[in-house]
Amino acid sequence: MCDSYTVSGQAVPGKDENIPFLVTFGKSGETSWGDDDFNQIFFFTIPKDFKQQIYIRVFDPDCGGENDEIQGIFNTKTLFSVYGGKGVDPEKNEESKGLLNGLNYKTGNLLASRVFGAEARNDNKYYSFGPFNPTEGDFNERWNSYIFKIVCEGVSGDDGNLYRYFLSRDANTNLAIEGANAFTYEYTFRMWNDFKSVAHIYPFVDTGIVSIKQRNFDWDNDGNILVVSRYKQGIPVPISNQDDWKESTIPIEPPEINSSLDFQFHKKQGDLVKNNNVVVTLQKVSQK
Ligand SMILES: [Ca+2]
Ligand SMILES: [Ca+2]
Ligand SMILES: [Ca+2]
Ligand SMILES: [Ca+2]
Repeated sequence: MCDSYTVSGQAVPGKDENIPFLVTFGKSGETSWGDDDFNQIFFFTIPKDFKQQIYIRVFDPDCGGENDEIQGIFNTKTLFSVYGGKGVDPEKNEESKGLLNGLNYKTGNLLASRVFGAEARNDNKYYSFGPFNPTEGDFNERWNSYIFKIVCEGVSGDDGNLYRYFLSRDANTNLAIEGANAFTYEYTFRMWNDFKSVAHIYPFVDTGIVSIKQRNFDWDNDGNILVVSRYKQGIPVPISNQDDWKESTIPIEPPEINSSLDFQFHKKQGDLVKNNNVVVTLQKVSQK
């Protein structure tokens, strides 16, 4: 079983996903605000033949000022930590995925970390972790790549920290690394506050995948989630409402192998569901 999906390139959210921000709430928040576990884990892969130093850049790491979701007053502290070395590779270490609450997802060697509160100098701008040498990552033979992991945790407070990532070969600008990718097992993100924007997640269907199990949390009954592919013209999946999970299994047809499915998130028309934060997991199921 292999249950991640690849987002396009090094920007998270990916540029084709049309998702404005990732979101992680402080752990005193309520799950009905759209974050089920107050942490988020992303992985970055660096091709073995890339020899320069890398940076993991976080846009708006603070929780205050622009972009963030206030509850009462801004009083949230968010810990970002970067891991490399043995224990990071989720194909070798199930705990690293962070899918099962209670397991230790902070596996690997801690390379860098920082706590952010409400701080103007890190508001609405990038903070760069690094430099890291690619070989500080955990090597995965199948992908011929080094893997890094960044964990975001809402360690105190109750506000929503909105942020984005970019894996860069420069500390001060976003310069892509050819062949590098980002992926996660559980994606917690914010929808745009309008009716017309459609968000997308594109899981790639490898040979041997027979179905995809989707789970969504706290969608607030906000319109439709549709699956579009070479074979499917918009299959609706069961949607969650408030503070609950809905799941279903989507069978894969032969024409869909070696292509990406397009999970589309269409907001309902009429009354705007504001600041809709949602969690999505997509688990690829292989033939035994
Ligand atoms: Ca901010
Ligand atoms: Ca607060
Ligand atoms: Ca923020
Ligand atoms: Ca929500």
